[in-house]
Order: sequence, then C-alpha cells, then structure tokens
Amino acid sequence: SFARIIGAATAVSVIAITAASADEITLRGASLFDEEHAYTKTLRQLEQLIGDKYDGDVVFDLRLNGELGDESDFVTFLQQGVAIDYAIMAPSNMATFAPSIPLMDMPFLFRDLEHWDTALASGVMAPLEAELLAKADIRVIGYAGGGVRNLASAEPIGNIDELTGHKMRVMGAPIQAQIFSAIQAAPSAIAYNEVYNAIQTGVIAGFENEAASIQNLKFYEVAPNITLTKHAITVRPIVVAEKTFKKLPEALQAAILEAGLEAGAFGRNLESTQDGEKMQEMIDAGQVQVQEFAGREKLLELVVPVQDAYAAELGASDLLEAIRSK
Ligand code: MAV
Repeated sequence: SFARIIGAATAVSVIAITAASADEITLRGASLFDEEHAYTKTLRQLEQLIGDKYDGDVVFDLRLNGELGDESDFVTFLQQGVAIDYAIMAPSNMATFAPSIPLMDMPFLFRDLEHWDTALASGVMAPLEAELLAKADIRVIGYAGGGVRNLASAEPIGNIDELTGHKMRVMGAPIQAQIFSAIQAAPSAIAYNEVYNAIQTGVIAGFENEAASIQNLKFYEVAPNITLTKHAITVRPIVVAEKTFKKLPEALQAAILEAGLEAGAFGRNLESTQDGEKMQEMIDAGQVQVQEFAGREKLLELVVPVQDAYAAELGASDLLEAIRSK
C-alpha cells in the first residue's frame, strides 16, 4: 500500500541518517610529545575547532609521547591511511614519498620570522602541497611551526673549526645532510627517537632542534650546549591522511579544512612566541649553556649553492626564487 511504501521509504532514510551520524567517526592523531608541547596543544585546538564546526559526532583519539613512533613512522601510516589520520610533520621527514617537500623546511631558507610568516601566508608552497597529495596521499590542511632550530651538542661548537667534522644527527631528507655537509659538519640521518641514546653513547656528538622539543624530550641532559646558528624557522604542516579524508562526510571535510587553517595560525603564534621563553627556562634552570656561532654569514655563503642545485634538480628553481623573494 501507499502507506507501507512511505513507511518503507522513511525507514530507509532513517537508517541512512543514523548510519551517517550515529555511526561514530573516530580519527586518530599522533604527537611525539606530551600535552605541554606546542604541537600537542595545536592538535588539541584542531580537534576543538573541528568539533565546533561540525554537527555530527567525531571522536578524536590523540596518541601522545611518540606512542605511534616518530615522524618517519607517522608518514608511512598517513600514506597508507591506517593507524594515523592526523599529525604535525616536519617536511624533511616526508621525503621518501615526495622528494620536493623538504624544500619547505630546508635550513637557511628564511631570513627571519617576518619572511617565514609572509611566505607561509602567501600560498607559495601550493605546488609542494600538490605533490605531497598526489604522491603520498597526504593532505596539508594548515601550517604550524615557528620554532628556531639551533645546534645542540655534548661539547660546545662555537665556530666553523669546531663544526668541521662534527658528528651530528639530521632529519632523513637528503637535502638536510647536503646542507650540513656543506657547512663542514659530518651529518648522519638517525631516527629521532634514537637521538638521545646515540648522543649518550657517543655514536654522535649532537644534533639540531628547536627549544620546545629540546625541553620537552629533555635532550639537554645529553646535549646541553646550544649554538645559536638559527639555521631554520620550522615549517610544520598539519596533515591528514587523504585515504581517510576522502571517506568522510562532506560537512566534516569542510570543517577539517577550515579548522586546519585556524589551528595552524594558533600553532604558529604559540610556538614562535614560546620559542624564546622555552630557551630562557632552560637557561634559568641551568639545563643549557647558550653561545653565538662566530661567522654565521659564512654558513649562508656555503649553503646557497647547495639549495640552488637541489631546487634545480627538482625543477623547482622558480619556486625557490619565489620563496626567497617573499
Ligand atoms: C622536532 O622535534 C620537531 O621539529 C619535529 O617535527 C621533528 O620531527 C624533529 O624535531 C626532528 O628533528 O626529527
């Protein structure tokens, strides 16, 4: 009968609606750090914003303290769309899948915080994001970062002579090793979660990192000498596994994209503001000794040809110019 058909149709749509909304969606995130670190706070902000912007139910399951590995593990999980749906990542830890993405965070790319800010706001990184999406199935939804990376070592490194042959850990992207070789160090790519032990046992003499992470993971215990090379201002995309993203309801996708931009702005502001404070806290606590690097301009001269060659090899010389000239 008519009534039954209507009834049947209604029943179907009720099921459909329940399936979409009550079929709870769980998204799993990953952070290397505890709740105190800017990355974790930024991911919490992202969750909050998505929740505010989306009417349906989403559950966020953020795993902290490197429970799901370090970023070289995250990238594999994100690419496969299993185990991790969202994270904050160093581009140089995503090199295996998208060789051009580490151009974003190569050392000595930005002159200062203002240049970094302008470049990120300009959309100039769009071709790199497109490559990451196409090759790695990883979507950039915003940019966190804003920490300044310096050398941290067991013994003080104050000038190019002391830097020469200095055994240090760098991130996995080849361009990272090339740049630190160019400034005369002896870099090796070691997993982030092995760095502390590698310094402690003397396998390497140091590494390079930003204050927030040196503090959060207590790297100062083994590498208390900070040299202010200020060689990088971090660019840290907030990323989502595209294989997961594609399956989400449209309204949730839209909420994620908006939230990503806003959480990124929150994270950049937080981390860049906290950077000096975190360093000062470690100085005040007697955890680090900080010194300038004598002759930083010389380092710049050494790295520019390496940056140029890397960009040329990727066919990205124009892009590099565009970033430099922001
Ligand atoms: C710092 O903890 C962060 O910049 C993080 O994103 C990087 O993966 C890490 O350093 C590293 O050097 O690998």
